[in-house]
Parts: sequence; C-alpha cells; structure tokens
Amino acid sequence: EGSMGISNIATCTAPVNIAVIKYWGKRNEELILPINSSLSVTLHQDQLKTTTTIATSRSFQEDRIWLNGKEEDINHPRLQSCLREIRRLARKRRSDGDPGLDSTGLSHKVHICSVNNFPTAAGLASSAAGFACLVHTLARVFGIEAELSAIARQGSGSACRSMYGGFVQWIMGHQDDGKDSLAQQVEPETHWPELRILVLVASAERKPIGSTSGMHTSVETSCLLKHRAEAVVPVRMDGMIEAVQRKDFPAFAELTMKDSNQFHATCLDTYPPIFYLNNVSHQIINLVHQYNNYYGETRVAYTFDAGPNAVIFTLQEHVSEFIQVVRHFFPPETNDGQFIKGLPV
Ligand code: 2P0
Repeated sequence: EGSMGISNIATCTAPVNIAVIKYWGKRNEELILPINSSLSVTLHQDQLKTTTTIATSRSFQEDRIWLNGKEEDINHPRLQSCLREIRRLARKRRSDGDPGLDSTGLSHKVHICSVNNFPTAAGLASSAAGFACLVHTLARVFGIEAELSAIARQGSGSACRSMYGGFVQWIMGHQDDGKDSLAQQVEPETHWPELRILVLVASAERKPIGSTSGMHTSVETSCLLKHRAEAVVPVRMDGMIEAVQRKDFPAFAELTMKDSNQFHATCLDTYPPIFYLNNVSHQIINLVHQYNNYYGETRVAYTFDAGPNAVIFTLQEHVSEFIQVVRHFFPPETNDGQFIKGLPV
C-alpha cells in the first residue's frame, strides 16, 4: 500500500436467478418495492454469472465503472443508490466503534469493473446478477457484514434474490421505507440435486420493452395485474414453497408454468400491450405440454421472462430425452430456436 496504490480490492461472482413466481410491478419505483412477493431459483456460481472487481485507492479522483470492458455513467441513479447505502453502512459501522475500516478508507473513491459470461439484455436477468454482484463486492471492499438484499433490491428488484443461493423468496413487505422488503432463502442449493435447468434461446436480440418501463405501464393499465398481485400470488407463494420443500416436481412445474402464463397474460392486458413471446416461444410451450401429455405426468416445465427465451425445468433423469425431442423439432441449422446450454441448478 503506497500513496498511489490500491488500498483495498475484492473480486466476487453472482449468478443469475430464474423466477418461478414472477415479480412484475412496483408500488414504489424509487425504493423498488414490489406489488407482490416472488420466488426464484439461483443458478450455480459457475454458470450464467457476473464477475465484479472493485478497488479503492486514495489516488482515485472519482468513482468509475466499466461494464463488459466499456466505461459507463457512474451517475446512474440505481448505481448511486447502492453506493450511497453501502457507504452509509460503512460509516455506521465505524461510528459504532468497529475498527474494520481505517479513517481514510471511507473517503476513497471506487473503480468498478464488471463482466457477464452471457449475452446482456436477451432477457436472461443480467441486471439481477449484476447488481447482486456489485453490492456484494462493495460490501467486501468496505468490510461490511450485514443483510444486503435490501440494498441490492435498490439496484434492480430481482437482484435481491441473487444474494442467496438455492430457492429464494423476495418477501414484498408492507412498510413504506422498504426495510421489510427482503430476500430470504427458502431452501439451500443442496436441497434438490436432481433439479435441472435448460435455457432455449429463441432469439438473442435485445428486448423491445425493458422490464422497468414495461412493469410501470402494466401497473398503470392492467386490472389483471392488480388481481394477480392481490388474489393469485399470495396463494401461489404458499403452494410453491410447499412444492419446493416437498420436492414435488409436478406441483412445482404446474405452478411455474401457470405463473409464467399469467405474467405474459398481464403483459397482453397492459395497454398498449407488451409482447415478449414469439412464435418459437409458443411452439416450445406446445411442445412441453405435448411431451407431458404423452407420458401422462408433468416431467418438464417452461418459464419465460421479459423476452422470448425459454427456461426449462426438469429432473436429471429426463434431461437427455427432452433435449433430443427439442433437437428433433428445432434443428439448429433450419431454425433460429437453437438449444444452447444445459445447466444443473
Ligand atoms: C422476475 N422479471 O421475477 C421478473 C419476471 C422479468 C419477468 O424481475 O425495474 O430487471 O430493475 O426492478 O428486476 C425483471 O425486472 O426490474 C424481472 P427492476 P427487473 O424475475
């Protein structure tokens, strides 16, 4: 550590999470407080993930950030929220008498460098892994050990769920200050080792309507969304937690598909309507139902976020057969619906 040197540096990774009970709609846009709770599965660290390195130094003149090698605007309001909240915790820790930080560390500027190992903005939850990783790495650099999901939430709602592994719920909370709007692990990553996730890429294009503005319009215009948040999701959250705890695949799968379908129905109910699914997505939905129907049991489930790419849940014993079926109906050379990756959860 010299006068021009790095005073502190940390590198962390955070994985993408896939929601099986969807978050769509905010009651407070600044604090990012949702209108309903949600539940997701966090992937393993070595799969779709963000890696972030953060350094602090007294020689840094200002806070700066690079995303996938390109410098971006540090004044992004949500980025500023995360930086402000972490520095607030660090100051509090020092004023509480913890010697974890030297007296100058707090005034040091940060340089942030973040990379994804998957294409951004193809509806594969890059902001979730990105903000989870940012907040976790900042906490490392500033020596903070606290509940961080409420800070990650202020970067991107779904990011709070990537702060934990395994099966995670984001409890919507009821307070106006958002202190009770937190992520909580339902079961750890070791709980259901047979569960598998596949991603079927129907299009790698950037989605036409981002989640933040899409859900804003839905809250303003969709009465189906209001009904969903008030009457449907609370019941589904209980059912999903029970299905996960019992490792009941058919119950888990049915709720997952119904919730994906209802989310996309609320997009259609939005005015003007939002279309995230394409023809390939619809064909995959049909294929999954025909496959399950053929066996007379629910072996495979789909879910779609704010884009046309399918995320498939199944059990290890059915993975290779289902991939063969997908390859048969979507041969890579004749169709843009190409299979990319089989991911153990
Ligand atoms: C989810 N999605 O639960 C849902 C399902 C997309 C569809 O969370 O405005 O990027 O940053 O809070 O978290 C995408 O929304 O939105 C999302 P902001 P976010 O995964």
